[in-house]
Parts: sequence; structure tokens; C-alpha cells
Amino acid sequence: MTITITVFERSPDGGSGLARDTRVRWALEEVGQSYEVRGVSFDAMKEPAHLALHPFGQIPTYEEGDLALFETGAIVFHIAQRHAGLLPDDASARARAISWMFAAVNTVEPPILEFANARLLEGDRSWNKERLPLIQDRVRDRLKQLSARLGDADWLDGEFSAGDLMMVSVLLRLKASGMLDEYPNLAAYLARGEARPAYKRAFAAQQAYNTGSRAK
Ligand SMILES: N[C@@H](CCC(=O)N[C@@H](CS)C(=O)NCC(=O)O)C(=O)O
Repeated sequence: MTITITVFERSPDGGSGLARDTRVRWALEEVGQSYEVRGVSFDAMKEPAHLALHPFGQIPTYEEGDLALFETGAIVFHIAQRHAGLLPDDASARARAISWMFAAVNTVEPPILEFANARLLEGDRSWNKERLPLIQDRVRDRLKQLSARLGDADWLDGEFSAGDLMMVSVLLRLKASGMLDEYPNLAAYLARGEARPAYKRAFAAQQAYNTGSRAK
């Protein structure tokens, strides 16, 4: 059955991989599933046709036959459940990998998003100078804890899993800030994620789409 995901018609990041379709593309590449892409403009995202797929008017969405999903955590989980390669077979290890997926989107991503918004969108606000260091400390708290847990392991819990895919995807947003360099094991973790052939294919596909070098 054909899988179709929605993506920004033109991503505001110009194809640097930060739009959340990249993590869905990555999951699909890891399990060897082909997919189609439908670009959606900012206006169209808020129209009824797209809102029927995504109640918050965002990308990405995932369609497969009668099934329509939104939220990258749920989409990646669905892909991981359907196909081998992203979740361990052992029930306890599988449950732990799923915990890491939730931790990525629910515990680590929120302060990172707050930081990105403060840096990129709120720089001209009078309170920004005072607030930014507070937010940075919240991000550092999480990075310190994550770094302590990862230690010198390659991945968060044994083999690479959907938990790592989500966590690396979330950390990527910090790359340009240089903050990850304060935690060399996390910087190396990120680099390991980016070095995976499936990630490289996903990144290249979204880049080609956003820079117009895709086949039209
Ligand atoms: N929690 C959602 C977040 C989705 C999200 O924020 N999507 C962004 C693109 S990466 C978007 O559509 N932004 C446009 C908007 O919110 O109007 C997920 O993980 O899928």
C-alpha cells in the first residue's frame, strides 16, 4: 500500500533537515519502505482538507490506505511496530525503547524548542536578554542528564532503536547553537545518528525537495 507523507511545500529551514518530516523519512528509510511526498503550503495547512488529517494544521502527516496519522512520535511508532528494525523483539527492551521515544518528544524536545524560539523568533523582545540564559540552563539540565545516562554507549539502550531515532532528531535542532559540544558524548551520539545510511538518504531526499532539485 502506498505511504504518503505531507511536508512543507518549501521548508523555512531551506532543507537543513529540521522540519519534522525528516524523522519520518528516516524511519521509513531504516525499514526500507518507499513513500510519496505531498507538499503543503502554510495556507493550505490551515484549510479543512489538511485539518481533517492534522487537527493542529501542521506537517508531517502519514497516510496509508484508510489510515491517517499525525504526530511524529505516533507515526514513527506505527512504522516501528509494522516493520522489523526499529524496536527490539524482547518485550522489556521494546518497552524501554518506547520510553526513550516519549522522553525525546515529551522531556527533551520542549526546552530545545523554547530555546530555538527564543533565539530565532524573540531576539528583539525586551525580556529576551534575561530569559535566554534561563532557557539555556533548562536545556543544559536535560543534556547533562542525557549525557550521564548515555555514558560511553553508542545508543541509549543496546542496539539502535526508534528511541535513538527520535532523540537524535530532537537534538539536531541544537547543532547550530554549539551547545552540544559541551557534552562530547552527545555530540558523538548525534554524529553516529547522522552517519547512518538511512538518515543520509532521508536528509538528501528532504534537501532535494526543498532546494528544488527534486523531479517535478
Ligand atoms: N508535535 C508535532 C509538531 C509538528 C510541528 O510543529 N510541525 C511544524 C513543522 S516541523 C509545522 O507544521 N509548523 C507549521 C505550523 O505549526 O503552522 C509533531 O511532532 O509532529
